[in-house]
Amino acid sequence: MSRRLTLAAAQLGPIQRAEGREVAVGRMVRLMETAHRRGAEVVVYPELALTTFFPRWYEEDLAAADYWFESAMPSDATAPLFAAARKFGIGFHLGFAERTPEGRRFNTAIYVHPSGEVVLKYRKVHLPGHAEYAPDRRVQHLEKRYFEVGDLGFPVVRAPVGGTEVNIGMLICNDRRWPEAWRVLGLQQVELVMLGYNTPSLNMENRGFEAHHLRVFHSHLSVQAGCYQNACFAAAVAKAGTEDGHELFGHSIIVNPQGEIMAQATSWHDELIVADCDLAMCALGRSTIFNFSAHRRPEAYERITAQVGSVVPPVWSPCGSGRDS
Ligand code: ING
Repeated sequence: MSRRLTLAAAQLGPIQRAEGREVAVGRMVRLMETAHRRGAEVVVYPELALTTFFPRWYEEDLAAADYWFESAMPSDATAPLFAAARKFGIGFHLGFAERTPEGRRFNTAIYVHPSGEVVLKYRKVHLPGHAEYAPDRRVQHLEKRYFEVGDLGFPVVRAPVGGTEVNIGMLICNDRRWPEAWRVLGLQQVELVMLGYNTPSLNMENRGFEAHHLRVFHSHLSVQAGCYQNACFAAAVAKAGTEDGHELFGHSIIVNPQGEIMAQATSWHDELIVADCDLAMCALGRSTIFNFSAHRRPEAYERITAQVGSVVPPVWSPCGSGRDS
């Protein structure tokens, strides 16, 4: 029996440092209204969707950075989004900076049922960038300063999404570049990965040259490979455009379990893309080429969890040279 889901990716244009949450929430409500008109049953918003990408700004005093964090979800500022979800019967994914009652800080994403109940929470595991001010960088990327490494693993849950039940999981931005993250979701039979990102369109490090078009290529390559190799759908949703002079690329996409891009944003502004997903497509990959129980060999993968960094390999030398071959 085919299970179909009309999925929307709601790309956001830039949010300037001086703009309050109500600006972003208002734009997200308008995107949800459009999603409703287009028959979408679930909407995926970007990473850190309520504020500018603040890890580009250095704050000596972390308490001064608390302005960027949510200590309640929903709050007065985000309540309109929860109200719209109830009104339209649409579930949504939201990325935001979370500050727990104990004062811990995470780069977080939640999936919210139309009722307003939080169905799933994920905290970003792969934090790129650095923790201290880096004078050599054109732009700072201080996620290691502002966030702890996520402590919830990579959870998957089967939940009511739209008119059916879906195995949902989440990744956040840099996570998409790490195949291990996708595989942990795949090993829990994930069917839909909801993923927001804020990715600079230019390489912010002064080391080495990376052609600009490769920034988008690497993002799409990571998501398409993740979907193909784990037989799942994904919505990879950008916050895009120029924030206080700093450019983030858009090119949000919805990808199917064959790794095909079903829909792609073509602007760097607020833009909704929608795709009709036949979740039965997940079964093909999972029962053939990526039938994990038939084909995986964990006994050969020990390095993947035993090592953090890579090691120098042994050096080969010709037979009879008296050295190890
Ligand atoms: N942003 C970027 C990302 O992984 C980055 C950081 C860009 C790392 C390009 C490496 C190369 O898309 C976030 N927020 O993780």
